[in-house]
Amino acid sequence: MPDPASKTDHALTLHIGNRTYSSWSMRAWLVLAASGLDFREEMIRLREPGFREKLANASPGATVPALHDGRLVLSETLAIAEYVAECAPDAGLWPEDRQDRALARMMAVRMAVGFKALRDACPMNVSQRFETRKTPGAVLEDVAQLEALWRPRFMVPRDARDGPFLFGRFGIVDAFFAPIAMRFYTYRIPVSLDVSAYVDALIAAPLVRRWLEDARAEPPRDPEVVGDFARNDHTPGDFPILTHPALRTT
Ligand SMILES: N[C@@H](CCC(=O)N[C@@H](CS)C(=O)NCC(=O)O)C(=O)O
Repeated sequence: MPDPASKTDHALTLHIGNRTYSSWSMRAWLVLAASGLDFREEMIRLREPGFREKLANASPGATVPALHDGRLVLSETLAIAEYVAECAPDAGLWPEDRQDRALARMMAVRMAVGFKALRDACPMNVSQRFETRKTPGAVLEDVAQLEALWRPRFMVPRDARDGPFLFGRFGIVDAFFAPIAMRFYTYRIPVSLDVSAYVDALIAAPLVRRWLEDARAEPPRDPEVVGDFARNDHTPGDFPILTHPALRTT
């Protein structure tokens, strides 16, 4: 039986939220884009009138992202990522080595369920760079845990040609951490030198850059709708991240 996802007639549709704000949409989009599979996007602009009904219609979890493949509808980014990895077995979305793959999965799960202080205090807004503020202790603890998770990957000998990501080339685990790199930039959160090259590599990854450029091209938000976002952190900005030095070499 032919694999439905291997067709090129947009069998796959990914429902996403606003690129500027929706970190989970970013993760799923990066995975799909890295898979090489053909897919179509549908955007649900969060907080706009009627968005809740649209979310409920598009997604079993009433959240974005949601992936549709025929009758299959998936919410939960990790499940989407696993499905995409199965549909594109040659894309190398998980590391080839079994133990590396187990490690990468563990890291993705930690991202899916953890680092709540950082996520709550620093909602993603890729259009902004805020003035330095005092970073709450619980956020710094999350940052330290992320660094401790990543650090051993950069202590193992590796061939420079493998790539700058956690397991060499860009994969699901890196897609999961890309919104963290966005937050480090937006909220000016300092990272240790030994993992800062990884954060830069995430910011400079070609697919991340595409997401950021598409986010910048999104139609401007209605000021009333912006005002409806509970936190000031959702104010729209000028995308200074696109002038990040790491992007100059790519
Ligand atoms: N556990 C879900 C989380 C998805 C999620 O929270 N998505 C946010 C956008 S980033 C959302 O849809 N929020 C609905 C809302 O803002 O009402 C996943 O992994 O996909």
